[in-house]
Amino acid sequence: MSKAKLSVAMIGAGFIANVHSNAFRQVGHFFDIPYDVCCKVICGRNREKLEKTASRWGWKEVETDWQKIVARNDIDAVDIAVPNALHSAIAIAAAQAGKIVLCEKPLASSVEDAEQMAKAVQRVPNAVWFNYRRIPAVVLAKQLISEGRIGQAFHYRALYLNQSGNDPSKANTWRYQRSEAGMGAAGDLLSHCVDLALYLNGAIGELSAMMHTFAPGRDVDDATLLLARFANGSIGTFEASRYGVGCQNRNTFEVNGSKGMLGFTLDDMNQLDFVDATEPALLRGGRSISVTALDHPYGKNFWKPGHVLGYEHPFIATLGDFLKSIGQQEPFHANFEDALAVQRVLHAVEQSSASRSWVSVDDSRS
Ligand code: SOE
Repeated sequence: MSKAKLSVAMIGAGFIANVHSNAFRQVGHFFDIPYDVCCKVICGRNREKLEKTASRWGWKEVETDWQKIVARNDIDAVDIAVPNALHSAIAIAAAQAGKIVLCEKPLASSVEDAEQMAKAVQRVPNAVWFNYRRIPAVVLAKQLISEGRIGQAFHYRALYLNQSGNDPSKANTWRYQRSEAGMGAAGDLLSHCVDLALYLNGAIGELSAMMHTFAPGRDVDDATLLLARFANGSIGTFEASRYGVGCQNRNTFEVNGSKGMLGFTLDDMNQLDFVDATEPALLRGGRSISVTALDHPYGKNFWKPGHVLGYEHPFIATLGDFLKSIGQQEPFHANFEDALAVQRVLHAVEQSSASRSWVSVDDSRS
């Protein structure tokens, strides 16, 4: 049966636009989606770099003005992979033009923009690339938590460490400028930790945060640490830093509950650590589950048991689930509302750090 054509525009041509381009090229091989995806046009500031990216990833056209793209009738979906401060204008214009809208995390550079964006996209299919939700080991953790396998949650702890801040060549890139990024490690890294925490352990009620900058004169945080009280009664610790020297891209979480423990690290992304505290003492101890079996999440989409996945696969799964949800007219998560919830936590982090006090996340509405 012939499938509807989905003509996609990519706004952005940097690292993450390459990762998204790969997902658009691969998704139909791994997911039964209701579309033939056409990588129609890629948009960026530097035409020479655009031409190279377009030919590498199979984009048919290049464009340097995103407003022209949003106005085109032959574009069905707009994917936003540009610096955070540009997300809101593009997403709102694309939604008003009736496009399907996908956007990188964090949703925006401020909670005010995020609220406008979530309102604007209410009538169009929308998604945010919180890719780590779709790592099979993370989805399995969600299933085990939902089944009560670790019981009542006591502790949720998360780390996201890289060492990019210690690299002088990065100092003048957009992620380190408040005007382009809104925040530093909090927006870039902590946003992932918060999204996973809200997905796995539910809402955060209040928090106490410290945003710290190591580089003299820098106007964004290099590291953000916080304590949190979750609505479910558990307590949390979060640490996001670009000065985690020795760590390339270490995104981890651990949950300690009344019946057991779950642990994950992106350094070993196909494994999930699980301790069943209800097992007889003779047998009690951790196991590391290889989350690559056919019955595991996405086990039937990708390769055979033991044939491990990589960084790109959760992006393919995010897109596959999103496009399927459109075809089935089902809700998709993470969407702009989910990303707004993350932005509200980040806003509370900024308020708490500035006032050196505990802040309720609900009160952080703009
Ligand atoms: C840089 O820190 C970065 O590319 C993040 O922006 C991405 O969200 C993360 O997946 C990898 O690291």
